[in-house]
Amino acid sequence: MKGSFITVEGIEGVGKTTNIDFIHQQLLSAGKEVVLTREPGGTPLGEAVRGLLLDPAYTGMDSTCELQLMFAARAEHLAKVVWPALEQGQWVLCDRFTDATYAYQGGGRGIDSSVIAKLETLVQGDFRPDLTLLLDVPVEIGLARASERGAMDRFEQEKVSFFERVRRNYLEMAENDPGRYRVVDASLPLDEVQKQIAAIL
Ligand code: T5A
Repeated sequence: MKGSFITVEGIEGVGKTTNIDFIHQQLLSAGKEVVLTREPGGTPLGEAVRGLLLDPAYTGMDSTCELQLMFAARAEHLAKVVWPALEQGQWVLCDRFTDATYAYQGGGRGIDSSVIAKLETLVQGDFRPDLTLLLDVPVEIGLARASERGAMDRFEQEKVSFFERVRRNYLEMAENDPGRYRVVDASLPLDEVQKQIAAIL
């Protein structure tokens, strides 16, 4: 594909939304055409699925139901938004992607990674991000930042131990694939975080 696919990952409240705006501006300044998108979501169908996934009314949702909804939204997102943009030479900047599935449904919920890998192959073949920025903070800092925003979604209501497993899983993936991942210390003040990101970009 002609464009580049950049994903941003991390636990809740790590600063993805805040820093994606910064990354977007950096890429625009470098003259790139950028599509800004997110998962779950990014299409009308995907946003509807996101509503189901985040709604606290579905607390206790079966884990494999959750897993399949993530990939259902992803299939639509890839077909309708991500792949067409990359084919046209645009850059795609995505708030979370399949690494979040390994971290949350794998690390968090305990679904075997081989099961996730099968769905990954079905939905995306060997397509992977060109660069993944993992914003990392200790769980207590991320949850404190997220809780300041008010009402908590279905994932944010999980226990601290859930997010510890998610964070560990992310860090393991980054360690195992240093060619694709860059880990950013997102516990620092925002200007320091953005200096690290700018250097990576
Ligand atoms: N999910 C998703 C799965 O389980 N599997 C999957 O496959 C996928 C794709 C999606 C949920 O779905 C799950 C994971 C998620 O639980 P989401 O909205 O994408 O939800 O993710 P959230 O993590 O909930 O997003 P948040 O908006 O909570 O967190 P952000 O975007 O990381 O944080 P942000 O930028 O809103 O910042 C939070 C607060 O911290 C401040 C900001 O100003 C803001 O107030 N802040 C800082 N403060 C001090 N110093 C810094 N350096 C700061 N950076 C930000």
